[in-house]
Order: sequence, then structure tokens, then C-alpha cells
Amino acid sequence: MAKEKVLDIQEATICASTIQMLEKAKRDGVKISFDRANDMSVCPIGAVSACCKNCSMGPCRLSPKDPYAKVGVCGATIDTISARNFARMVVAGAAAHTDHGMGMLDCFKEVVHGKVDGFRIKDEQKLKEVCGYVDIPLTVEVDGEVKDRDIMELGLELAEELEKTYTQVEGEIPFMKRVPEKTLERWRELGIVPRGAMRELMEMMHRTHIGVDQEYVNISRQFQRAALSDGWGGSMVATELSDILFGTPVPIAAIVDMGCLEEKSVNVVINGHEPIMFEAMIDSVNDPKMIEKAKAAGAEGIVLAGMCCSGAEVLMRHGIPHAGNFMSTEALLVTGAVDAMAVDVQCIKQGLGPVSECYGTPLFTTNYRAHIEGARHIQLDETNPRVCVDEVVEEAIKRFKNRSKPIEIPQNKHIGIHGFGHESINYHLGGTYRASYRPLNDAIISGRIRGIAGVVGCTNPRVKHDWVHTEVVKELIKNDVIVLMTGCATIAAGKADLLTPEAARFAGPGLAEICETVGIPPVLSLGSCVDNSRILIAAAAVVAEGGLGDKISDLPAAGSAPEWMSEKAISIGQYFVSSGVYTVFGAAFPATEGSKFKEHLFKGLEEEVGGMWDFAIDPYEHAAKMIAHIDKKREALGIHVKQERKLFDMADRREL
Ligand code: SF4
Ligand code: MSK
Repeated sequence: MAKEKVLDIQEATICASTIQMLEKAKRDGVKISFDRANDMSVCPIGAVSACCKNCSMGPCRLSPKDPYAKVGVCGATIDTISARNFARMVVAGAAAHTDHGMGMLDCFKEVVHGKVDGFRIKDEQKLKEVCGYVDIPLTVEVDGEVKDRDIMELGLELAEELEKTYTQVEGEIPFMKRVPEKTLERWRELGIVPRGAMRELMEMMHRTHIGVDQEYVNISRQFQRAALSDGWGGSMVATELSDILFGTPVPIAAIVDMGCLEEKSVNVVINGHEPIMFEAMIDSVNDPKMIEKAKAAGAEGIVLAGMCCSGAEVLMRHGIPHAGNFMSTEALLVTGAVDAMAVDVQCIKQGLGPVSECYGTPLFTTNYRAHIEGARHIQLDETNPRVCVDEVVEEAIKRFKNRSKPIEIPQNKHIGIHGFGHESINYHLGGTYRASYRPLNDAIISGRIRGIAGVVGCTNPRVKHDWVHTEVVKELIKNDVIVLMTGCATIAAGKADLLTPEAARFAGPGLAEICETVGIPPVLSLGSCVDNSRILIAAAAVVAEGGLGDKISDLPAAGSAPEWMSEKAISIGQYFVSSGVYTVFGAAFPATEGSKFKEHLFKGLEEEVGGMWDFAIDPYEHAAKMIAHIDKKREALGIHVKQERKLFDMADRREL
């Protein structure tokens, strides 16, 4: 029998809490995904996407070292095989975001039809703004008098309009109206404007079936269309409807890391992606009757914490503590302090099942789309969500009362500022007097801010957990690049104390000066992975403000996912690239070196859409590539010549 490799815990992660829990897990004889990754080497053929299993004449495996030496049984070349595989990753990722968005739309429809107990339209202003983006009139003329339209009526019309994002079969999805004109023009020329997500995803699956589309450039056109139906479609609808229903985030101080759990309280943890269950859970744990029950069981109270993107979403919307990102989800259970974990969809490791069993933590699935063997399913009914979440809390209280395992909670907590987005960037950098992107654009033009980076994505045990994110971000801000973050990446930055205004001390002089003047961190936390649409909206606003070109691809900006692992990340990367953003991935890249398809992703796409892919595992090389691209764009805009630096005087400060 092959001998198991011993995991070098210090090399696996820089997260102190995860290290402590990995050591405890080792003592307890419990294995988590760090151990499994250590024990299982990656398949060298699959890693570079040189295999195909699209029919039963295969699976066909080509050589990563000599990719043109062979073709598949049907004759498919390496370019067809990897383009099809890549396309299917985009489809799976886009489908996840799109189905999430559709779930939000279903909930929104129930609310505007008055069928939901517990949710209501919380942000009427945002509802009106979104109606404005899709040309829904806000007023109506009655007997010669102009009147505001009823909010519920606006909501009904908006729901109907946004449904086209998914179901429309011809035309352009509604949020194409938010894309900068020149960018949209180019998409129209290329024929990649999404008609409706379901149609794009279905067509892509058809075209990747054996014997259909066997030309990698043509395949890439359709996967771009599918990815755009996610970024400017499914994801954007999810974000906007979540804001309308649960409130548009404003910057808020909140805690990340495992120290948010409390030994003497009932700890309830939510993991997944959709905000509906979490929002209902917030009501439940704050219900005086529930708190009374917890106290009667001997607890001081109830602590609610999030993980992964579910956590990131309520962290920035309500300041609910976040216990850790994707690679810390099993580790958190090792504390023994989690009295219940409830999950919905996406990025929920099946490994949570056995680990929760070891520590006697009840694990609940709540969405019919995602059951887990061994977990108890309580279906959440969005018209009456309290039934499900109250039961989870009651079970957590029971488990607290009967806790039988020793508890060890890492005492690490980090406070940071979360909840930035288009609206708050506008406000913070523009001011109430003149909310606009002008000061941000001017700061970029003057060179105080060298450029904008979006650093997003998962964590992955194939690289040192949290370390790559942290180092990439530090390099960027040191070079005056302001960083916008979402998803699990944000939590890594939070644990490294990069989400505080004080982190300006790590920034270059220009960026530090802006941060100190405005009082913002150099790294802005924008929410969950569907909230990458907030970065697209900000990029479109920077273009609209003027002075930095007329397309997203003109901006001195770059994207990055240094520790990505999910298919959603590939869809996100692709919609960034197709929107015109140079995007660097770390960890691994699913295309074969020396293939025409990889060359197309890394070079050809730049000519088509202005953005392209790149890859670097090493964080310093990763950041250097992004900075070099930002400089290339500055040069093209003619803003690369260093303007003489003057310190801000009072007039400048007032302006900001
Ligand atoms: Fe092999 Fe072609 Fe079948 Fe793929 S589709 S498994 S390359 S025969
Ligand atoms: S949860 S997609 S691991 S960011 Fe969105 Fe984190 Fe990546 Fe899942």
C-alpha cells in the first residue's frame, strides 16, 4: 500500500486559525481537504485540459508535452478538446451564477406579489435606479398630472424585464444598456452579445457535443457570449435584486476569522451563496424567544457567523462576522464549537459531512438543488423561510446543551471595513456635495492612483492558502494600484488586516495620500462572487466619467484570481476578459502549453475584445504582470508621464 505523505501544515496555509485547527485535526485523527490534496497528486493530462470524455469512443488522452502528436478517436485536435473543455467550465460556472440570480428573481417576484412573509423591498431608491437602467418609467401621467408610480407596480415591471436575462431567445439581455457603447459595439460586431442566458448555455452545450463545433475560435465566441450572460446578466441581476430586497451595502466595520465564535454561546454557521436563507437566519437568531431558549439551555446568547460567499454577502451588508473562506470551512468544524451548520448552494465540500459527524455538529442542507449524503435536509420555503431556519437554530440550541466534545476556538479576530460598491465608491470618492467618479478618474490621470485591480476568487489547497492573495494585494497597493476584492479572496485580505484605512501604510505614496484624505482602505471589500458584477459596474462608471478612454479595455485596470478553483471562477475570468480586462489566474490553468487555443486565450482575444488571459503562480510575478499591463494602458492613454507630485492642499482635500 502506498504510504501517505505527511502534510506540512506550516506550508499549507498562512491562516493562523486554520493552522491551529489542522494541528488539532491531526491530534483528533481527522482528515480535511488539505490532507486529501497532499495525498492526491493532480493528473498531469487533465490539469492542462488535454483529455476528452465527451463520448464513449474515449476518453482520449493527448500528450501535454507534445500536444499535436495525436488526435482523439474522432479526430478532435488538442485545440478542439481544450476549447470544448474550457467552454463547458464557463457554462457550468455561468449556470451556477445564473441559477442563483434566477432564485433571487423568484424570491423578488414572490415579494412584489405580496406572497412572502418576512421579506419586503428594503431599498426603494435602488429599485428606482435599476428601473432607470432598463428604461422603465418612474412616473405616470394621470389627468394631466405627473405622479410617481407605485413601488410594487415598478417591482412587477422590473421582474418581468429582468426575467428576459434568462428566458429571452432573441435580442439583447436588459443590462446590455449599462455596457459602455464602444465595448457593446465591438461585441455586436463579433456576434457575442447575449440573447438570454438559457439560450447561450444550451447552445454552448450543444456545440461542445461530439461532432459539432470543432474550430476553437468559433467555440470561443460562444463561450464568451455565455460568460457575458453571467457577468452582465445572471450575476448582475442577483446583485441588484439582493440590494433591492436586503439593502444596498454601505461601508461597515466587521470581524473576520474563527475568533468570532464564542465558547459560551450557541454558534450557528451559514455556508454557501444565496442570501435568502441567511437573511431569514438573522431574524431567527435575533428573535427574543429564540434568545430566551438559548439562555434557558445555559448559553450566553446566539452567535451567527458566515463562511465563503454567503458570509461575504452579509458581512458587507449587515456586518455579520465571517469565520473563514473556502479552505477553512472544514477546519472551523474542528473547533467543536459549531452547534449547527446550514448550507445552501455552491462551494460546499462534501467533506463537511464526515467532519461534522466527528465533532457532533448537525449539518443541514436547505436548498432542493443541493443535498449532501449524511446531512439532514430541511427545505427552505422562501414564502415562509422562518420555518426552516428556526428549526436549524432549535437544533443548534439542543446540540449546545448536549455538547460532548472539547472546544478549542482560535482566538484570532480582525476588524476591517466591508461593503463598498458602485454607490459607495461614488459617494466616498466624490462626496455628498458631488457624488461622482470624477475625483477617482482625476486621481488615476494624475498618477496618484496608478490603476485599478480586481482581485477575486477562491482558495485552493494546491497553493499556500491565503498567502498568494495577500502577497499579490500587498504588491499592488505598494505600487499605487487600488484593489477591489470579492469572494474568498477578500477574507484572506481581511485576515491580513488589509481592509482597514490604516493599511494605507502598506500603500505607495499616491494611493496612501488618497486613502488618508478620503478615509478609505487601499483594498475595498465588495462582497461575494456574484458581486463581481459590482466591479463591472464600477469599470463602466469610470469609462462614462471620461478622460480614460471610451472602452473598458482602455482603462489602466487588471483582474486576478490567484487561488481560484471553481468553474465559476473561469466564467468570471472570461466575462472580465471579454469585457476588456487583462486577467491573470494563479494555481493552475486549464489549457495546454504550445497549443493554438492557449495562444488564442492569452493573445488572440486581446485583438478581439481588448482583454486577455494570463497566468502566474508566483504572487510577485503575478502582480508584476498586472502592473506592467496597467502601465501599458497608461502609456496608450498618454498619462504615463509622471506629473510633478504636489501634496494635497486644502482645495484638493475639499474637492475630494
Ligand atoms: Fe475522444 Fe472525440 Fe470522443 Fe472526445 S469526442 S472522447 S476526442 S472520440
Ligand atoms: S465561495 S466560488 S470558493 S470565491 Fe463564492 Fe469562494 Fe470561489 Fe466559492
